[in-house]
Amino acid sequence: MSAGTYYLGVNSFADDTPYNLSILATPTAPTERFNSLFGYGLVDAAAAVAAATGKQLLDAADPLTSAANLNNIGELNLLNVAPAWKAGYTGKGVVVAVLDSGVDLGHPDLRNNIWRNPKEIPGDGIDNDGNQKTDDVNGWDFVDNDANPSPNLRDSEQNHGTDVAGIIGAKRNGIDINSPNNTLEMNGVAYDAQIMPVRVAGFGGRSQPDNVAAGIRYAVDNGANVINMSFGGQFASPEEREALKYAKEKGVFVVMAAGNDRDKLNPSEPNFPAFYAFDNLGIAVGAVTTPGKQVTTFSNPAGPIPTNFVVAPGHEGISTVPIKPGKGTYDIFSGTSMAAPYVAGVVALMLQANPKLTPDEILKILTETAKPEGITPAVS
Ligand SMILES: [Ca+2]
Ligand SMILES: [Ca+2]
Ligand SMILES: [Ca+2]
Ligand SMILES: [Ca+2]
Repeated sequence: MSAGTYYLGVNSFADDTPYNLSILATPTAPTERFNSLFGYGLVDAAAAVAAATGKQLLDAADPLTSAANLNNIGELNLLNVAPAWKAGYTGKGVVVAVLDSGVDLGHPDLRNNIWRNPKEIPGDGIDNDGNQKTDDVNGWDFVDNDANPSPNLRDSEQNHGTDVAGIIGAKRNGIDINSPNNTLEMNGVAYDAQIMPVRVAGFGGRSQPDNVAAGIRYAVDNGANVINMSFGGQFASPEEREALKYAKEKGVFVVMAAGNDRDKLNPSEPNFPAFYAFDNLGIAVGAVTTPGKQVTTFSNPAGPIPTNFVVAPGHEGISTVPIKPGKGTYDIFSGTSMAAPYVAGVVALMLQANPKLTPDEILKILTETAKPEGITPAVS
């Protein structure tokens, strides 16, 4: 049987002889390349983009140097993005929805990459495009049910969505991260992609399954090509799973954080919704350190059964956070929440290179081009 979730129904039919019923599920032998901790390994942006185009155009694989003036150069080089950028793939024309705690629409490193609903007139109180959302010019807030998907400063995880958005698509614009005396900037993996902010997590950082399902459907119906979901927990959600199926049917690829519970709960698999990677409904992403490629102590493992699981940088990386008006701000975070958007950014590069890729083709390329070499378990 192929990997997936199965349901068995047993009903009494006739007779009254007592008996015991046993059901046994034995995983088939893992493929040699698959590791139960880090799955297929570290995502390789250049190899993934090359596979997306079907051409060997990325042989000039020089890593970024200090001349690029990038603060997040370590993460970008770990992902091998330089050859993809050099070949002209920067996410242009690709829309990546960030289902999260909201995105700072005015951050100087993000504001020119925020998605704009072309069919909606702002502030006229009319749902011009008839999508049941009034004045949704930059996405939607499913927590407060309003047209402003900015973070709420009451939220305990107010930084989260803006950080995720920056990893995907902070602009290549020369904006200094520290002061006018310093020329280091941070750039997203897909620095010309558009970010569609969809707020699904509110006060306390919790995302509600019905908000998530509605957020997925909104993103799909309004032009997203990729959806990033950097959240999760222990409980399955049929609504989320149905929405993920809808995304796949409509050709939208979903990237999900594996979870940060390994050093607390010792899970054997990714959290939900990343667990649905088992059903080929997206990819689960664990976190490694930069530059050491150690699997972080918190990162949920891939599990013993081969599934769509890769790793990306998710340890003490810099990105954008909400600002005081007119002032760009950055901070450093760790988590599989940070690893997932690196992969979402790579998918944006792939889709610019080949917009016709289906979700199944993207899964195949990401897992086949990921590199297990040099990844080590963290010693905690
Ligand atoms: Ca509308
Ligand atoms: Ca309107
Ligand atoms: Ca709002
Ligand atoms: Ca920048």
